Amino acid sequence: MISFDAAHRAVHYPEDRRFRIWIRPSVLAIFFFILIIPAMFAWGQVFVSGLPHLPALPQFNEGQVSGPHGFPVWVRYSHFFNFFFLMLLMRSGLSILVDHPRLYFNNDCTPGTEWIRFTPLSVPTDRIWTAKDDARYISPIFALPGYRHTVGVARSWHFITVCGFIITGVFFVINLFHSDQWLRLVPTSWDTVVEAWNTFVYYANFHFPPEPNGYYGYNALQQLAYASTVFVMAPLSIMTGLAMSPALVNRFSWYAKLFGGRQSARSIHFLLLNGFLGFLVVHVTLVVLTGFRRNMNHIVIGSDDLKPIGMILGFVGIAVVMLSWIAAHYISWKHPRALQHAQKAVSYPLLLATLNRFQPSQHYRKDQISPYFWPNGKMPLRDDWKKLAAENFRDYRLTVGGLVENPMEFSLRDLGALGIEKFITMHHCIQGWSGIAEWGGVPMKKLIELVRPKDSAKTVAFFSFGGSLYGGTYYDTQTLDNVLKAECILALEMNGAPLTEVYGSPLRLRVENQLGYKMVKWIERIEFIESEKELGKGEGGKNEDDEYFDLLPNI
Ligand SMILES: Nc1nc2c(c(=O)[nH]1)N[C@H]1C(S)=C(S)[C@@H](COP(=O)(O)O)O[C@H]1N2
Ligand SMILES: [Mo]
Repeated sequence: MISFDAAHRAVHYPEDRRFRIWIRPSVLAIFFFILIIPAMFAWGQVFVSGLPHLPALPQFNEGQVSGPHGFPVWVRYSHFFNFFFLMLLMRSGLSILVDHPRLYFNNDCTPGTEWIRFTPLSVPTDRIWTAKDDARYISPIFALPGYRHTVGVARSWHFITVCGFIITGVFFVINLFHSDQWLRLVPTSWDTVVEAWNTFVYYANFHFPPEPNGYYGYNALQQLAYASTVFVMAPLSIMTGLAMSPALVNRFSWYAKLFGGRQSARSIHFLLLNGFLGFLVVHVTLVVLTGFRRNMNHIVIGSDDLKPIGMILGFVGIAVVMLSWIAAHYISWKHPRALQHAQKAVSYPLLLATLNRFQPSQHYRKDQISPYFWPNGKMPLRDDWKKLAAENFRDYRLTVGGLVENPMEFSLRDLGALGIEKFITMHHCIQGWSGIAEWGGVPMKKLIELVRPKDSAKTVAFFSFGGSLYGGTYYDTQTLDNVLKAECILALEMNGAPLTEVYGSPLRLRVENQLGYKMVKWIERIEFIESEKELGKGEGGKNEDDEYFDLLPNI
């Protein structure tokens, strides 16, 4: 148990730590039928004609095999590192999941339309209920780093380990096709499908099919299961992960549509987590039941005998993996800043070279505007904002200063006179929800032309009237080139009406290639500065400072 101070305790370790899963009954029925229908066919087949015939197993011994056999050292290392990274990915994924504990197949995330939720709460309708209020606790025993609203740290782990996962996968697949080992995984004849079904019929009727020695080959069902984790589940996880990127989705929305939309991609990403978990359970069970010692020697030391050494080293490997969870837990709470910087060292250059190059340009139709739009953030408590709000922001003046040739002040009317641009885009919150809305406002580009930043101004800081989760003013920064992108606006309007208080009146930022927390609401002033390092704790924004969020969240 971490010794949080009172403020962090209230967020990370709340009173209400209940864990409940609710699944829409119709979805539950679909899952049930997907599982039960094949089993019923298998039972029927055995009832009518008995257990199917499986071809006799070829008998091998060392020295007289021609095809692929054995487990070369690269297979054994890939197997270990894959397990290592996958576990960290799954554990950090759970922390990310419960930060918005609902999954949908639509784009708007209207409460009540989720197909599964991991919270006992329905969204109250009699008061403002922000996405942050909705975040749930998860035990650090299951998740990395666990607790509640730790999405920043969890993302650091997810994005660092996904690099390891991808490198391991690429290394494995390259070696696979550089040797004859691919023949073990890739079915080369339709007979494999028939045989896989017949093998399934055995398992479904609680019989073991004749087991080949895995050193020389797999049974057909095993082959298909391995092939689909390597060639279907892993790539699909990576692809659905990318389909949650605001930079990608607001540039090429067809990409998210490949998976049925942005939220559907998130749901599939979660179902794949279940796929991996299910694979793990069945795989480990069968490894244990079909000659544990021999199987462990295969995959750990590459020999085909009954000595105990593979098993012993295997347990050491499992211990190392479990120690990595403890080490990750320790780093998460003792050195979160170092973790954040490690993630930044990997991601930032990569994003600058890839996703951040996309110019957001995806527009949606009016009829796609979300009926519900989750609110987030803390409403301003400052009296000056309340007074301005009470008078409809008549006396509001946006000051734009810092490293500019021509510091200026703007009333809302002045801003309106610069010309309002409108577009309909999808908002992506770091917590996981999305929503489509029409935004109307002044392009930052126009403002920049008026105030004329000096050459030394590389960063633009937006300061809010509002506070932040752990106290202090909410602010965030953007690089100059990102605010110059076509769809970066200071929004005065949402869905054709002036911004309401909850959604950021009088002004909020829109930067469609990034996540929601970069879009400061209730903007008080804008300042051009040299570098984000000059402000706060120097990480680029209040959430970056206090919650270890990314400086540039294109994903
Ligand atoms: N001032 C301020 N702006 C903020 C926040 C905040 O807490 N304070 N939250 C951010 C986050 S996390 C998101 S997702 C969006 C939410 O915008 P919405 O309330 O219009 O949905 O606002 C962003 N802007
Ligand atoms: Mo957010």
